[in-house]
Formats: sequence, structure tokens, C-alpha cells
Amino acid sequence: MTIKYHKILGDHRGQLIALESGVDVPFEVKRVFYIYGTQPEIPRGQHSHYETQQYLIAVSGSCKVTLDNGDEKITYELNQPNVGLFQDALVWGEMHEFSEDCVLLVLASGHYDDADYIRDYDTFLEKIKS
Ligand code: T46
Repeated sequence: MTIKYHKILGDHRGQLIALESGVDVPFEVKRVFYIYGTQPEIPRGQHSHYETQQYLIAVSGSCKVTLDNGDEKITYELNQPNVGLFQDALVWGEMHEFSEDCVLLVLASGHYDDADYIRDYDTFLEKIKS
């Protein structure tokens, strides 16, 4: 399943969400990064990865994520900190319509490697159809 709703562990002090590698997130997490301060009209991403899998959570604010596997394009709205979106390898992703307070947390299955990126859409289509 692409979207997951995680259990909120709250009490009178506030909320907490715990994510474990291989349990809540469907891969071993090797890298964490987060993006914030993106203007609503600016899209980010617009690429796919050969091998890296990602798990995206808007821990603050909201944004939209369009995932495209070459056959089907689906846009998800991330606007709750307990919702995670899985982006598999060889799925084109674009993040857009960021709210000003959006902090998008990304858990990744691999260390950063520019060579793992497919930034050209036609190259992406050729790869998934090969
Ligand atoms: C994604 C969206 C949500 C690093 O040095 N290490 C890293 O782990 C990452 C992700 C990036 N960088 C460097 C590479 C560029 O010089 O940070 C700069 C900005 O990266 P990029 O242009 O890839 O940023 P976005 O927002 O277009 O995409 C990033 C991720 O690359 C991408 O996988 O899903 O955030």
C-alpha cells in the first residue's frame, strides 16, 4: 500500500509518532533529509531513482506529491504528520503546492548518490519499458 496511516502515541503532553525500519517503513533507512521553505508555486523532485526507495511525511504543513509509474499518475495530498507515502524505485515523483510551513521529511533506502537519479522523463520511460 502506498499511503500508510501511523499510530499516534499521544497523551496530555502532546503527540508522538514512531517509525521503525522494516516495520512501519518498508525498507532499511540509510538516510534522512527534509525540505522546507519552498514557495507554493515551486515544484521539487521531478525525477526518479534507479534503486533508492523513499518514504515521505509532511511533519508540518502540507504539500502534494504526484507519483508516476509510467502507466498511472496519482496525486496525494500530505497534510497530517501521521501519514507516510511510499515512493518505490523507478517511480517518477514531483512534490508541489507546498504550504509555507511545510516540512517534508524523507526517509531513504540509500546514501546520497547523484548517479542513482533519472532526471530526464524520456530516459525514465525508456528504462521502465526496457
Ligand atoms: C526528493 C525530494 C523530496 C545532498 O547532498 N544529499 C541529499 O541527500 C539530497 C536529497 C540532496 N543533496 C543535494 C543535491 C543538490 O545539490 O542537495 C541539493 C538539492 O537536491 P535536489 O535538487 O535533489 O532537491 P529536490 O528537492 O528536487 O529533491 C529532493 C530529493 O533529491 C528527492 O529524492 O524526493 O527532495
